[in-house]
Amino acid sequence: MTAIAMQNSGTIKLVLLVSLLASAFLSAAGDGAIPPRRNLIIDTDLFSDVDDAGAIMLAATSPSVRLLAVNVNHPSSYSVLAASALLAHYGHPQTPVGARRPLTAAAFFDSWFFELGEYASKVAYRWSGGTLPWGHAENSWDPVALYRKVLSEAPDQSVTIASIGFFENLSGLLNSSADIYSTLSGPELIAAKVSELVVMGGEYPSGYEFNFWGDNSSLAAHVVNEWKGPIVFSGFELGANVKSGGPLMAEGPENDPVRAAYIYYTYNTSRASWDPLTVLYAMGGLGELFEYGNTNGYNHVVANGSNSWVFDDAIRNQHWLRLRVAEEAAAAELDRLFLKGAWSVPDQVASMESGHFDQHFSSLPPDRLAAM
Ligand SMILES: [Ca+2]
Repeated sequence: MTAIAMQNSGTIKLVLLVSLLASAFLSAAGDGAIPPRRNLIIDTDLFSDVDDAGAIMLAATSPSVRLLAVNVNHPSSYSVLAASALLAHYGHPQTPVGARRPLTAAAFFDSWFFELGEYASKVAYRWSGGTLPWGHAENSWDPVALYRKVLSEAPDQSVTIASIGFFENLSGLLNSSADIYSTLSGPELIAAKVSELVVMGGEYPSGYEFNFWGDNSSLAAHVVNEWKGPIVFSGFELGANVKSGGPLMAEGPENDPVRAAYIYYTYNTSRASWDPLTVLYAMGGLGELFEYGNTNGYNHVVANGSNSWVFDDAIRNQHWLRLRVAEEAAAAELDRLFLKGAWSVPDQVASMESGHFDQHFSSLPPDRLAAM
């Protein structure tokens, strides 16, 4: 290359750079303000599977979400305290936590496979914080009161609810009547405020899945069969073979509670991704990863908790999700977001600045580094 060519090449690069910067600036200015955050409430069991912890981290670290509340639908005090601990760690120490009553001191024991470990009590103790520090589970909100308060304060049609466990809290909301927060009944309040209910539960188009039968199947039937607004279902088949958490366990910050939870629970084995995929949809809609599996009809749950899809051309506000991408690609996206979320916490940034960052990222493959 001659000197003139090099000079021209450099000039062209400079012009390109300036025009790229200008177009980026104009694009940002033309788009106006940052898109509004989506109001989200998570209803989680956070007990017998660790994927709830991953799901909560996704929402708590997403710049596109305003996490209004977390309701816990398992009665273990440890689940309640772990929810508070996670929220505090990821920068939401004031986010209210509700819990069904009566609370118990139950700890998870894997009596199915005898291979999974307990995590909720350990996270609750080691990362104690937020509105419910260790020993203060009884200070949690009544979940129905919390739903009614948060919904009544939210703009109309602005709230997404992600249900990633059992149904006692949502059934209670449906049964609720006027109180100090709102003159509306439960169904009226839902109709006014909730834009979408996203449910991890069931199999599609039909099946028999744990979230519907594992606690109180009649309450699952109550919520699914009586909910009038839009519902999107994430079935057993959606997340069963999407195995995530491996990179978080291998490469996440040592002080990250969700990394620790996955290690306590799986002993360093990637885990099915039912709840993280459900919350990912609740946060961002169909996006690149999801599509609807049906065009019409509704889900029906019977008393034992089994479900079947009833195809009905007149019903258009219920769908079940399918992946648009390979299961490995969905897992890779979750793993990218897990790592991004874990490293977004200021404490981790501080440790990155003190040298841990270089040590950590020098071990990452280039494609993962670029993706962050
Ligand atoms: Ca769950």
